[in-house]
Amino acid sequence: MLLTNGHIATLQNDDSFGLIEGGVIAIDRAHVAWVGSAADLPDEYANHTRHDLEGRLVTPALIDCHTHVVFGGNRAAEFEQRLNGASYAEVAKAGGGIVSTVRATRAASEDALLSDALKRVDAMIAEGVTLIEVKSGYGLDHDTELKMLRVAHKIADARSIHVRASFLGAHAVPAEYAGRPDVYIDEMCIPTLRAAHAMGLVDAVDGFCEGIAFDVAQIERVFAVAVELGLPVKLHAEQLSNIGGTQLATKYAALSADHVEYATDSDAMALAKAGTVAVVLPGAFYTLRETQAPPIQSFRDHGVPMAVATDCNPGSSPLASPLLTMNMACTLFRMTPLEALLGMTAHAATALGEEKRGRITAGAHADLNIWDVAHPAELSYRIGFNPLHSRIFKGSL
Ligand code: DI6
Ligand code: FE
Repeated sequence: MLLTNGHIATLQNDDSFGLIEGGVIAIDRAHVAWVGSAADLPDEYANHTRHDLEGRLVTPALIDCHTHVVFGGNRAAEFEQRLNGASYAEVAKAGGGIVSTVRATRAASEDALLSDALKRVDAMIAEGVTLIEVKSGYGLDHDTELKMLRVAHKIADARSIHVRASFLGAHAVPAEYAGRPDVYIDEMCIPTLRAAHAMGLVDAVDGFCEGIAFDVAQIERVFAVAVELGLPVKLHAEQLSNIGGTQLATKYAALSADHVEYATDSDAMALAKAGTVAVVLPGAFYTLRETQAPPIQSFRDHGVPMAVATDCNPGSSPLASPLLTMNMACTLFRMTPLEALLGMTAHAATALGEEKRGRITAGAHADLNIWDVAHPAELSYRIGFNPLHSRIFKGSL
């Protein structure tokens, strides 16, 4: 297939949108075979079926590299209680918080978890997402963690979307292990990781390194097993405080360190050296009304690739709109529209270890978006407006 008369944002490098006016993309099965100006089109593609884009903008399809879209129930009641004046402790006493999501996720059937997750995934697809990362971490027991991972993979059977699943057993300490986080890691988290890996359910290993979750030594025990199993790691690090998660992540050459509001300049240097992507999550920053923004200028100065993701979850980021997320990255974190788009394409791909996605070049996977806008900055600029015209998934419209 030949896509003709496109306004193509190739994102071939990080310095510009790489715009081509009157551009052509040749697609051979599921890959981009050639991209460039119509005048330069090689003869071998001249007879391919043509599809006229009528001057519309083409970008790589969007990638959401950090989501928790699989979970039971929701936390709207808790949201309402807090806005009516209840304190965090009162909400927790009334059974709210992350433990309520764990309870609902354990109780939900696999079918119910899938159909709930698909509602969120459909919202993402409608805005041009073709690849999502999905985490476990609301089961916190053997059976429910495996159930969540199976549901994550079933999303890719049910919809035109690619899924990468991350094991997040080290997300929180469940009630039955209260006050015994080390026992939880050794007795439940690590054996469940081994079982999930043996079933082929795990693409990467994640953890929540935070005062309210697990410390560096506890996460490191999980990472050691990931290394033994040949799985890449990533980490929720420096979201609410700095306890050394970013340094730990870089020691293990992590794919990404995520949140990173409290990362320092030396953390940024370590990220750059390790080639670890900083994933910023403005939806959580917004929902928690955080005031410390991630050190974007420091990431720029040291050349740290920055990705942007929804963090879609029922507690700290009930956000299923990638376009709003890009807008928030610009408005809340002062990222540029180019950085926001790279953050949901090329750098999100890197954060998932997917080097052949997120840019429009020969050899890349042909997952593309066609938009009814004149310039790519418009994707980050508008709020509550979806200009997606169509999506190309695995080379097909
Ligand atoms: N970061 C967060 O902000 C949460 N999990 C995480 O790793 C919150 C999860 C929740 O409240 O359900
Ligand atoms: Fe998260």
